[in-house]
Amino acid sequence: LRIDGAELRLVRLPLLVPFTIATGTLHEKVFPLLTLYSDGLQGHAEGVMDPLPDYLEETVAGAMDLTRTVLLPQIMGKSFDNPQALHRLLAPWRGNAMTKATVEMAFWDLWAKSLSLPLQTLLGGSGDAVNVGVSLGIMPIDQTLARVEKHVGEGYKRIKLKIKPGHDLEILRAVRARFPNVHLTADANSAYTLADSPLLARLDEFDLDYIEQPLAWNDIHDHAVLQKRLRTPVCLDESLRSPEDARKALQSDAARVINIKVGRSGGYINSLRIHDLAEVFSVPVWCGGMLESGIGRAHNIHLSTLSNFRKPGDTSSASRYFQRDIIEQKLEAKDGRMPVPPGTGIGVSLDRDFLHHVTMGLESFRP
Ligand code: OSB
Ligand code: MG
Repeated sequence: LRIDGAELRLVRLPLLVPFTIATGTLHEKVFPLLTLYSDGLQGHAEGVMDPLPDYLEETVAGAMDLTRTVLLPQIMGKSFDNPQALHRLLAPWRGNAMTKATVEMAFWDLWAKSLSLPLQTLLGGSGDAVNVGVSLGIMPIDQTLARVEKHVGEGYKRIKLKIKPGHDLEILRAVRARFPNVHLTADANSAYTLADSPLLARLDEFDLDYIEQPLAWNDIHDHAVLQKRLRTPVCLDESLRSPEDARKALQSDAARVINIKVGRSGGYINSLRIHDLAEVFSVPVWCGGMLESGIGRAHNIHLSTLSNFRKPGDTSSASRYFQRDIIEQKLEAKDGRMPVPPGTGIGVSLDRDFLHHVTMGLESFRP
């Protein structure tokens, strides 16, 4: 497969409702969108880094620069038999997992299309729909309860609430009291420290499926210490940026559940290793989200069809996030199940007319 062209865009999509997590509020989704070309075929992927380094260190500006000045020149005009060949070339670059993942993911889409196969088949997945839940940003209790009621009614299989110090016990108590049987989880996005162990232990009474990333974004050790003090399983998100991170977390019992995000993990090859390693430890995984457009969502859905994705993912209906998506297909869940877009590759195509209106910059690359 020879890479004979690429398009790198900066896209801005307004969010229907602002999304607040412990580190701040997102009003719009700004992201790099990459298309790789080969022999008339197109492979697409989007970067999941934020404009500011508040979730992890990568930024949109840094990703755009590394992609245009290093990664695309490195692969342009070259041939790769499979994703592993491309992965090997990019692996020596330190960090920048989300930026490298974007290039690798676009290549996987292209490769799957060249083989006339759905991406899920090449990843080792199967099935035509996946279980999904919703992730609710931080908002007042009454609004949270109304949202939970709506989404439980729609059939979503799990409700995840964002928490932070001062917005934790009360909101979880209120939701648990009203919805005694719902699968409930909490995501702290690194807002606590081990000094908060007594408070975090009080969350045990709410029967959470797990608590996601309570401690520092770059920590594994303290999460293992915390797990000994909790009945609630600890789930890691931010801390797992590679298969080696996952191995350390699994062997030290710092993660009884793992959130896999392809971008954060540095691509599919790394994500598959994390998936398999977790399975060996009998640890279930689920597919996280980063408020992606339809391109990133389609990727997430294909990955979620692998066997150890045993808990509902975050890829809920696109209509919850955007007035209009940049793909031609609609990615909508029904009864808590998100259909796998049929067809080859990721199974979705760009709505280029609309994309034109939300593109803030476009760069083309030729060998
Ligand atoms: O921690 O999982 C997270 C969104 C932005 C940054 C981090 C996270 C999230 C979400 C939203 O939880 C998941 C989604 O609905 O796409
Ligand atoms: Mg998270």
